[in-house]
Amino acid sequence: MPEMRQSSLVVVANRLPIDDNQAPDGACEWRRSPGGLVSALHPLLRHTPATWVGWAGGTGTAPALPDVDGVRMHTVALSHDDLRDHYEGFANATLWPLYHDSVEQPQHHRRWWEAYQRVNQRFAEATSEVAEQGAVVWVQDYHLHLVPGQLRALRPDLRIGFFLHVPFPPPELFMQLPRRAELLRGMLGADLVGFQRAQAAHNFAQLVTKVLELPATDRRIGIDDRVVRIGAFPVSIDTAEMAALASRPDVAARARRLRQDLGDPRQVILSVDRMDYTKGIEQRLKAYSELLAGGDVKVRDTVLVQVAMPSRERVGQYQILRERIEREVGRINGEFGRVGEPAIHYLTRPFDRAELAALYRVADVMAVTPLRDGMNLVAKEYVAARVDDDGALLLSEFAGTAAELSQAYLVNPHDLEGLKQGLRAALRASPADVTERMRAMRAHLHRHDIRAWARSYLSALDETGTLVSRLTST
Ligand code: ADQ
Repeated sequence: MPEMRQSSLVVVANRLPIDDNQAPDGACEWRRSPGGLVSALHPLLRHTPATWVGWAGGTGTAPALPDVDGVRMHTVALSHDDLRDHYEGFANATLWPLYHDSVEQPQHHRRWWEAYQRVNQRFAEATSEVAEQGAVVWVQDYHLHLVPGQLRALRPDLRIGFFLHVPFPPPELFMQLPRRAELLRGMLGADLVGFQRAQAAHNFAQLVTKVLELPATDRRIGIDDRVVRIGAFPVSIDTAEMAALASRPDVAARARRLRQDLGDPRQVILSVDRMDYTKGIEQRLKAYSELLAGGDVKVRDTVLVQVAMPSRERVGQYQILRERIEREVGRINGEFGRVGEPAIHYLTRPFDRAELAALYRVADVMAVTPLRDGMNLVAKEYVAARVDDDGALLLSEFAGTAAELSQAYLVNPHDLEGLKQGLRAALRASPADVTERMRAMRAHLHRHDIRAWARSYLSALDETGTLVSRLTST
């Protein structure tokens, strides 16, 4: 057997940062997927012998993958049962709804918990094999809560970080989890636990005190003979890359053509969501339908473009959601549309980055109204794409982004009247007001981009500063 190559930096995430693409000749090729985390870490990973541990998609034996842009890909295999019980079950039908205010009912099954432990252990073992002595390991998200603890048991020499991309709920909700103590202990295997918002770190500290009876503040927790640090590190996007894309002449031309194709309306409202019950799509459609019914918005004047990319399609709650949304879009178009003039342009396909940038440039109002969201990168992408300082961002108070982009038109998506009022205000805002708000938000994102996020997290994790000096030297 060839000797396992080891790295001084290991990123561990449920998915590897690659997609398999069908080449024109039908052959299968692996390509770097356009994810924010990959862009954030890429400058660092390139200059360090780094490995990414994750699942490549599919079930059965793990494919051996080539390095991608100099980063080693270490695959973890998942069986059909693992996928059903760990990914679709415990991660996405227990933790995901619970962490998002239980807007859908979380489900609890003992079989799911067994799979969660088993799959986390497999990730911990795979990581242990590829991490060199004293390496820095960065574990991502709610699929892998137990990995820090399991990895510490295997490899106490490692420096371990954990970052949660989704909200971390208040004690009233988290306490419902039958295996709450194990989950908390798993996270505390890390040296640094990072969240999107300070409130989440506060919730975590409260829970650790309550459930594990450990001494905890919002910054530090004592466990065994160690101190675990906790804190907020709001994730961001590659602001410069999105701005450069949106400035390209072909993207501007595509945006102009899109506007024509939409019938040259006076105003375009855009929403781009993963099809998920946390994103508030149904509430938004209801508000829009009432604005149409009340005559506040007229179909020829204004169009709504709703991009809703299906995800987790084998999870029952997601199938039901899709049916409900499609029925409602059909109803609204049937009632308010005209021949060649639908009230809502509804699109479910994936867009490439340039098309997405063109859509952002066309949108006079970008409606991002999740019921709860760890951050929401779409809102940040829209702001980064508005190199013309134009465009109104309608943003839910319950998106992590709202803590940073306070100049957006903020709304409570649970309040139908408030949502309608917010949409009306954004549609009728004066150009001067829109520009002033957009400028302030753009200035914020310019300073707080994804590299700043990775740098601030890793400098807190890696106290010796070796990794970060490499990052900043690039
Ligand atoms: P998500 O819930 O997936 O992320 P979000 O942050 O909005 O939500 O990211 C979605 C990404 O998918 C964006 O980059 C967007 O451009 C892209 N996307 C959406 N529809 C698309 C389409 N049709 N075609 C192509 N791309 C599309 C989770 C958490 C968030 C947190 C992020 C990052 O739920 O709260 O912000 O992780 O930490």
